[in-house]
Parts: sequence; C-alpha cells; structure tokens
Amino acid sequence: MAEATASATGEELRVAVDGPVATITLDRPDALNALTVRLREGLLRAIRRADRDPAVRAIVLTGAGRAFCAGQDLKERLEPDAAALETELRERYNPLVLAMRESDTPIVGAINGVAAGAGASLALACDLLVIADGASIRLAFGRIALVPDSGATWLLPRLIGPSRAAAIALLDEPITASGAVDLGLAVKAVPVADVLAEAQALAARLATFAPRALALTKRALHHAQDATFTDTLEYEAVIQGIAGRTRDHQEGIAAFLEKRPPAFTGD
Ligand code: T3D
Repeated sequence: MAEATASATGEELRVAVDGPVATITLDRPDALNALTVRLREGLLRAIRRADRDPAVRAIVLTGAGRAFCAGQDLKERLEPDAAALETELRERYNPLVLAMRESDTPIVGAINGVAAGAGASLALACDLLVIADGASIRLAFGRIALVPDSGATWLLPRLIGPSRAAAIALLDEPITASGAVDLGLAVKAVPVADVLAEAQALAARLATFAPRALALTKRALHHAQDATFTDTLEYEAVIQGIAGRTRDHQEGIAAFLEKRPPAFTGD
C-alpha cells in the first residue's frame, strides 16, 4: 500500500492508495479531526487528486482516533483573522462538498466516531456510509446558535425525508449508528474495529464495476433529485447512450456471454 502523509505539507490528513482504493484519513485526532483551513484545503486537494487519478476507482473517507470529524475547528474560528462565516462557507466548505458530490469516483464514508457540524455534512455528502456502532451523526449547530450548513439542509431532507430532517435539525437530535441504518443513511453498522475494513471492502466492490457507468449512475441519481419524471427519462436516454458507447459495455456483454467475470478498464 502506498501511503502519502500530507501532514508534512500541513494538510493534516493522510492518503493511502491500495490498488484501486484511495483512503483519505482526517488526521487531527486530538481535536476530533475538527476542520481547520489547512485541513479543508488539504481535503479538497486530496479528493480532486484521487478523482483525477484513473487508477483510483473508489475513495474511502475516515477519521483518525475516536471521531470522524467534529466540524469547524471552533478555536480557529475565534482567531482574530478568521474569515467571516459566509466567506468561509463560500470559499472553503462549499467547494469541498461540491467536489465530493461531483466526484466521478464514488466516495464511501467510514464513520468511525462522531460526525458533527460540517463533519456531519461531509458524511452526508459521501455516496455510501459504513458507520461504527457507537458513532453518531449530529448536526450540532443548534448548540452554538448556528444553522446547519455545507449542504446539510439540502442533503438531509432528500436522504431521509423533510419531516425527519426537521426533527433532527430543529431539536439537534443525534442520529445513532442503528438510527442511520434504519433511516437508510448508512449501508451498515459494524463494530468500530471493523469500520474501515468494511468501508474499504465496499470500495473494492465498487472498483469492480465500470468506472464510467458508476460515474454516470451517480450523476443520474443526483440529476433526478431536482428533475421531473419526463426530464429524467430523457437524461437517462442521453447518459445510457454515453455508457453504451464505452468499451467496458462491450466487455460486459462479452463477459456475460463467455460466462466469465468482466475486466473493466475504464475505456
Ligand atoms: O467557519 C465556520 O465556522 C463555518 C462553518 C461551520 C460549520 C461547523 O462545523 S459549525 C459546528 C462546529 N462543531 C461543533 O460545534 C462540535 C463541537 N464539538 C462537540 O460538540 C463535541 O466535541 C463532540 C460532540 C463532537 C464530541 O464530544 P466529546 O465529549 O466526545 O469530546 P470533547 O471532550 O468535547 O472533545 C475532545 C477534544 O476535542 C476537546 O479538546 P481538549 O479539551 O481535549 O483539548 C475539544 O475541545 C476538542 N474539540 C471537539 N470539537 C472541536 C474541538 N476543538 C475544536 N473545534 C471543534 N469543533
């Protein structure tokens, strides 16, 4: 496994590439991986880099230590030169969650511990989640008199329905691991010792599919959230045309007829 420690460059995260799976680990365990400017910028770079790398077919995002991510670093927020909240959101948080949503490479969140504030938003922006028993997803904005951000007000109602999202956001209720599975937010809840391996196994499974078809499926699912049924039918027709012109589609048919597993190349 090739491991690049970005903390040497001040990014406060680690990236390890094992075959087709890149694992990005937020690495400020003493502060529950709270997001500093450096960490946010480093994470954005790491996601874009992994997404551009044709050898990487799935990304796992996790946290070092006992938390996934405690959201904005509140100590940094109190520094005199801290940017205004709206600037911080526009310039750093929004590009980050957009990069996750728009990543052609699917992202599996390994929620090893608490995901709070913008850390919850990062979890919600992943494509699939595996959550540790005992972990929780908390919007946590109410306690500091802020509003859920970094996409949480858009993502949560679409993922679990508006009334459940309202109860969670207005009452600042934590979502437990079993609750996350029941709500359909997480694929499964597992013991904390297994959460990373389970997420990596899921990522390795994603990596066996044709990357272009996976990316187009992700786009179609996102597109459909704001489209009419009629528009969605047309969008599906367009992207199916694109998928159908790939070599991987030919390979999929050949493998089916020859009764062997397909070997997708991304072409
Ligand atoms: O720029 C902008 O501000 C705009 C964007 C805003 C987006 C946001 O994310 S706002 C929301 C920010 N996050 C929070 O409000 C969560 C704050 N943390 C907590 O509520 C709790 O720490 C947790 C529920 C996440 C975990 O609780 P617990 O009891 O397991 O741990 P703890 O004892 O509170 O924290 C352990 C350490 O981590 C502690 O440090 P210490 O005392 O051992 O030196 C604590 O200060 C530190 N820590 C936890 N969260 C943060 C943090 N340090 C800085 N920033 C944090 N967000």
